[in-house]
Amino acid sequence: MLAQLLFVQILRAHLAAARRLPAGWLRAVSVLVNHGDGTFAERAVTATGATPIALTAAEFNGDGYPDVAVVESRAGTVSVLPGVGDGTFGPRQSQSIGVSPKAPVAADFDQDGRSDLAVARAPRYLAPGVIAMLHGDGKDWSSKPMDTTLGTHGAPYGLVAADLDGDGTPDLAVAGGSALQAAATLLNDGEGHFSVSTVYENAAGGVAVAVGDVDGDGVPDLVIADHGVATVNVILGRCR
Ligand SMILES: [Ca+2]
Ligand SMILES: [Ca+2]
Ligand SMILES: [Ca+2]
Repeated sequence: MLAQLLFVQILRAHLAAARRLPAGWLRAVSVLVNHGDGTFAERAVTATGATPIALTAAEFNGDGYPDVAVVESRAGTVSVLPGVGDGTFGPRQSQSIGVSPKAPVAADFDQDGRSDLAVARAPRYLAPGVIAMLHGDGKDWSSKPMDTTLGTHGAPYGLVAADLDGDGTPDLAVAGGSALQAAATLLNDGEGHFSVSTVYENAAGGVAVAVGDVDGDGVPDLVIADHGVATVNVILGRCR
């Protein structure tokens, strides 16, 4: 439903062909409203922090309108833009999340009925990657992020949420994390605290991850795009 209502494109992608950068173009998202026939109209451009590179849409504040969370790479922040129902947003709330955030995922990780955010980030060269979890109470995003260290050096890239162990709470799978790490799974204790469960290694390392029931056994599986080579890995979830 969110995908039908909103197609949000980061203006940064437009800059590939631009010789001179218009002021503010690295600090904005645009919303393209679906006409219902496969065409889109640009509806609104909204300011963000410096260098927005990834986003996710979810209902964060409970008003019934889809909201958007944007990670801002240069600023080291995540901003939540509350949707007002017409393709525009109310004032954004920004929270420092740490150096080099990359991939945001929304789910109710702590099971309080409100959507939270998990963000994969790479603190610094040769340092372990981190998954930062931000508790959302619907309005306030000022709580300190809870970090889970991935345990190996390197950059995590893609991030997805799914109930990987069947206990009813959303877990995480992250692509990358080191040169030899295709992906890792992190299990949720039900209160939004994560621990690394399984690490899947290969020579290329992973750059993106998707989750779905590939073999139809009712257990979520992982599909991982390898880094720098034209291959994907399918990791079948074990029957429970
Ligand atoms: Ca909302
Ligand atoms: Ca929550
Ligand atoms: Ca779970």
